[in-house]
Amino acid sequence: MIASAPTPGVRRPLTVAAAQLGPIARTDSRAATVARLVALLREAAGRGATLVVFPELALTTFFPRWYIEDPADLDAFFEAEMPGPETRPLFDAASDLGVGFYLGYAELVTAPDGARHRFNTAILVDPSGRLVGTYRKIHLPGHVEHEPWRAFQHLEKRYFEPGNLGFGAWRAFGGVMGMALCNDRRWPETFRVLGLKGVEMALLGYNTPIHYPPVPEHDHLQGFHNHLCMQAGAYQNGMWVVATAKAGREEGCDLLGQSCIIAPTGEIVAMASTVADEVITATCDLERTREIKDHIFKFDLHRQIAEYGPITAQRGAVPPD
Ligand code: CDV
Repeated sequence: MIASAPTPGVRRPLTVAAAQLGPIARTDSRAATVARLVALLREAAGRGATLVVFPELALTTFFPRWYIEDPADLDAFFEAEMPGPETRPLFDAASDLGVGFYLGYAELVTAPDGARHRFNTAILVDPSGRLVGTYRKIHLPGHVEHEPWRAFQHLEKRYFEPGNLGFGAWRAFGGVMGMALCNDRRWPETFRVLGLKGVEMALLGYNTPIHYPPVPEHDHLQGFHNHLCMQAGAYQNGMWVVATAKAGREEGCDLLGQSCIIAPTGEIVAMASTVADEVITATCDLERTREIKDHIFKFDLHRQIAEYGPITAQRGAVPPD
């Protein structure tokens, strides 16, 4: 007998939108960018979405592509409060429309002792405007020092500290929500930890340059790898994935689009067709996570945790002598 077969007729539909952004110029004001976000939010709400996922670092250009020496220039890309005066219109529009959202941005935290901490952050806000949760990017890609040989820099390891909040899971939008950011999607550990926390829908924003300076032979595979890791993560953990790009030619750097919504089976059910501002939507039945979570990847029945020690005990590979 299959004790845990989905109950016929039970549905938990959630209409979500991935609100892809085209390029943001270095000189674009916050007000102009927030106005674009609000326009996308309205379009998504008009299509019935109650949750809208924006990209990583959605309020500015992708500034880690530059080596920035003046701290004041760097500060200009960060938010010291959320919402602040310039981002308040997004929160107001969302609560007026009854829509929640995921937003990626650069977060500046000043500790009580005056120390300043910078994170690559995403927040989840519910349809009443309440902050549901905060996630700080754990897998920071790139490098710390200026590497002039690159066509452009990727200085996330210089400008951000690794996230210190872990991978969270929150009950919201009628299900269990999780968050991740960009490079996190390439790591199976991200999705597995979210899966172990019972996440039914993972929300993720990304900025992915098509040119990868250390291994340019792989540039033509960026689109393939983008979907490969997220489709695998969705399937292996029985969760929906809503992934939103910042796309198009931004300050001379081509960013991958392909924003998508992925079912727990690993199938892509909606995908952006441009590299500009674009809304895609899908109605996701959260109950469908059980097709995977209760069967082929029924963790409590099939996982062999005694064999997984190296995953947390060591960082690098240790081949035999
Ligand atoms: N913003 C990112 O995390 N970008 C990385 C690039 C550098 C590989 C990504 O995983 O898409």
